[in-house]
Amino acid sequence: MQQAWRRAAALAAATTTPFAALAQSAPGAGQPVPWQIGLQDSASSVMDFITSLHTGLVWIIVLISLFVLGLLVYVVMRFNETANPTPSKTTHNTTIEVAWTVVPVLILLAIVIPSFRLLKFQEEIPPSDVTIKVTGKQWYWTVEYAKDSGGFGFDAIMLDEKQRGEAIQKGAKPQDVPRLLAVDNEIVVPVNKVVRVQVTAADVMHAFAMPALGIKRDAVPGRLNETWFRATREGLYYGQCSELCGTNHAFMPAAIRVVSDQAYAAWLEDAKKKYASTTDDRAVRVADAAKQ
Ligand SMILES: [Cu+2]
Repeated sequence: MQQAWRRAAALAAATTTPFAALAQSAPGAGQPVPWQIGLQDSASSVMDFITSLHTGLVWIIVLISLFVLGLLVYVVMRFNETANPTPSKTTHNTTIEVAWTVVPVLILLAIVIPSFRLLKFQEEIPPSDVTIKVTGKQWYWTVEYAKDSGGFGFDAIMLDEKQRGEAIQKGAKPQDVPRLLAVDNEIVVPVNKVVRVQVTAADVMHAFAMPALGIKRDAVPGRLNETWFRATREGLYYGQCSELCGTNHAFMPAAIRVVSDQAYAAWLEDAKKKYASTTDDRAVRVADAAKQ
């Protein structure tokens, strides 16, 4: 079914110019794109599952809506005063009453089974290869790689317009530093490896979300929540804080770059040096972030 939709979308994209441009930027963009109505393209095993459940549910909704619409049209046509001048006095029909109780129960059962399977898949974290901890702060994320995953940490702060302008001047394409999404330090993880993400907050409640990877977890002060993902393709994925946390809630995105094992090993070596030598200018950075 999904393939049929893709084919229809590709056909629509090929026939109209604005949509053709969209089709080029859409697949796996890792961020919202203009005119997008569906979910972001999946880039993880969890998101594959979420996407298929979502598509299945949409079809069930469509069929139920069409069925109810059909019944309404039938009633209006068949039982209006002209077509049916002497109405029936029927008050009970056991068969129909049993059917309209049992059929919805069966539909709900058909929904609940994959739904609980997905919940189990999301909640049971497989043995992980990389463990990172993200701490929500007003208004940026602090990222720490666990001791056995490198043992360093950094802050990820959104690039403001001036910083984006500078990056573009240095040769970055505008789509490489998307407005309100690009950050100074990206989280880098290897492809096809299980990444355990621990989520907490240091001041108020935030929520760490990364739509293409199918993760969203509340970041609650004093509580350590966990989630996981296994990215299935390389790329750069963006997410935003998803819990209204204060005036700059809209300005604390996060970026996860998924790379090959070799690229990850190389980045890890660099990162250990880079982030170990970073002087602790956190107070300055917090003040800067608050000013934006
Ligand atoms: Cu927040």
